[in-house]
Amino acid sequence: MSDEHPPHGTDEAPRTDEAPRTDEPQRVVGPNDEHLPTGLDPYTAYDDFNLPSYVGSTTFQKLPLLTDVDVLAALRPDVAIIGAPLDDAVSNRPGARFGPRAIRAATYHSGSLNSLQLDIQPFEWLVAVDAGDAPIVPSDIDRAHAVIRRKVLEVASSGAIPIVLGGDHSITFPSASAVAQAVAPRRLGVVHFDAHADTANNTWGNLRSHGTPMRRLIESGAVAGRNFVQVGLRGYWPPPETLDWMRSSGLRWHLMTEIEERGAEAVVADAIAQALDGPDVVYLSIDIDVVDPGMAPGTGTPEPGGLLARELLRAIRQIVAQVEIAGMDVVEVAPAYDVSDLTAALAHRCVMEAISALAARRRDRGEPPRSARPSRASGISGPGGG
Ligand SMILES: [Mn+2]
Repeated sequence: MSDEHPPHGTDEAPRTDEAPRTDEPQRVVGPNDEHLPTGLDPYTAYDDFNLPSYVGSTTFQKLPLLTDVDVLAALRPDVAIIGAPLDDAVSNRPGARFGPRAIRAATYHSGSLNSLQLDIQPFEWLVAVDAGDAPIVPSDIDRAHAVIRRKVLEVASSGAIPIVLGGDHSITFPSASAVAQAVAPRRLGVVHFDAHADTANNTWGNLRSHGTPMRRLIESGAVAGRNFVQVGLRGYWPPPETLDWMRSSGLRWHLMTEIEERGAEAVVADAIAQALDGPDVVYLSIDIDVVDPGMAPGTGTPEPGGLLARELLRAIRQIVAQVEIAGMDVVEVAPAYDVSDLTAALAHRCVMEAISALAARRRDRGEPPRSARPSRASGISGPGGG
């Protein structure tokens, strides 16, 4: 750690042996604040952004909560986090409605973060906000999808890249549809990480199931089938007739077995080229179950034999560095099945990896930094690491 970010402990011995001196003014700085310049009031020394992650606001990384569409349009953030707490559309274990809150909370880092992977402090380069949740109520999937679509469209129309926290995977239909609408006439390709193809026509009669969003996106014309690329498929779904529909619609997919043989980086390079074979921008959809359940157990339909966590994070860096991302989602985190918040932490890092890669892309293209994170009136950064 740098001197600017003092560790929780210090090399100095605690001053417990010092006798109080009655000729000194009363100390207002406690033992945990010994690195503060003299005279700072501990009550106001750290703003919310720099307080520990478990203290204060519960937005993503304590970013400003900014839900008003007019304010969003005026600020034009680079990135806006959106929660889509819906799990009415699952085919198996429910619980992903609690995903957005768990992902927002799954960090021990606060303040201005430093990506060691990309050698950049992303919030020094990008204006990022938390746009709050789509106003979902339970037990009405049509309504939930309508409000998700409107919320994502508001954010995307402001110029921000929406990063949507699911929620079950059905949310990708309204979310990617809104992004396609916002970027038109530019066309959208999709790179979709998942154990499952999610291309059923219906699930027990439900056209808006979490098993159907990719077919809806292609049928509706939001994305061309040939620019819909799937990575990580494995296990026992979809059945042959669904694969036939995928072939006839031009979808391209990369099985987990191909990743085992060729390595993730080569496969992801192919996926990028296929998604951008025509379109200008990419929507990135990440079902956390693409990662092996041993590293991401907190999900509704776990499928053994998946990616390593580090392979997925590297893939996100690879994609964001090479393409223009127009939108992103991270879905199917179901905290009730999680172990020690591992899955929520991985989903959180997927988002941070994308934000950091967006910042690095700006730097590497020679564009100036742009930051509107909360001002640090005290000029003091909170301790990180741990
Ligand atoms: Mn899945």
